[in-house]
Amino acid sequence: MICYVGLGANLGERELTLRRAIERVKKIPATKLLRVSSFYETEPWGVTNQPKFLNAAIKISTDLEPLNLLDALQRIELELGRIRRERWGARTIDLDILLIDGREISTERLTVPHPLLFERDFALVPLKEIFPTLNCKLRGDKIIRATGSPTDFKFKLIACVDKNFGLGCGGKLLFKIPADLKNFRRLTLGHTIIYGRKTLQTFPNRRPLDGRRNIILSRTLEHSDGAEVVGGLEDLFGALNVAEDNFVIGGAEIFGELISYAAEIFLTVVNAEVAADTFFPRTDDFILRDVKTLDGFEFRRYTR
Ligand code: A4P
Ligand code: MG
Repeated sequence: MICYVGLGANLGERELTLRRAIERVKKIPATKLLRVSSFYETEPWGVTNQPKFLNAAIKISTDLEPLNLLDALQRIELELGRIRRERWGARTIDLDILLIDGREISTERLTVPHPLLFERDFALVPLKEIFPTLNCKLRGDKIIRATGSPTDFKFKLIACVDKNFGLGCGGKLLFKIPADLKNFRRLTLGHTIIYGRKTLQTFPNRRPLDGRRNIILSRTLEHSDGAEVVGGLEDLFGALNVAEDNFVIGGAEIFGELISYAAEIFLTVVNAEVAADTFFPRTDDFILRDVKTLDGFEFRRYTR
């Protein structure tokens, strides 16, 4: 089932807390993070003598029952240091279930749609960004788009796959197609490329690629000549520049980590079925914008 969750923070390092909460949602069992909104700075609603909020919304798919999802979200609130005090008061992090598919739920612990959703622009503005067809009226409250959302990096994912979205087998890429390699070079040259330790092993001489800023995302690698190494997403976000083109080039694990924050996908799909042990993630939440069919493969471009 598809579910939209609203996030709010007005104590501590709000931006960092929102990013951490989103990373933790990714790890909820049977749950996938599909899409993340920008962060918005909003005036406090309800109890007004408290600091400004940073609000956001995310779209997830989950197999959990709604109450189990609520449990998981409340656990994240606690882990991130939320202390429940007065209603509508200041908080490190608040995670509210806004919508679940078209469902209506009314139990003691859970009301869906969130009872005040349609009264509050701080929830609706981020929600509408990731759910543009949502039918709702805004009140015109002061809501300012802020920086800090991982989507600000406008990640572009680029890969070459077979018909089943297979990426690699036994630590090797499935294909080496000259036209694809040329396209990859043309798109990425002069920009930043982000990849994992195993992908480095697939490069010529196992060396970083020339003419690009190379960033390796790895918990274990300590150093690599000609590349920057970051140990996790927080460090990655700290190292990146939002004005730059940030290409994510693999492998499967790195695509999985970053696809929910991505703005664009370039896929070369080879018209073949090959044995593979790693796969590109599902592109369900993207729209196929254009396809260029060539001899034996096609170039596809997806956006949100
Ligand atoms: N609960 C019922 N339905 C839901 C749902 N759909 N999602 C129950 C999440 N929880 C739901 O919540 C109280 C109880 O609501 C939970 O135990 C759960 O079983 P809480 O998070 O403990 O308390 P709260 O958040 O203070 O109360 P409430 O009524 O949920 O407040 P809201 O609606 O979350 O409002 N101003 C700005 N600008 N931005 C904000 O984010 N947030 C609030 C809090 C006030 N003003 C704000 C913002
Ligand atoms: Mg709440």
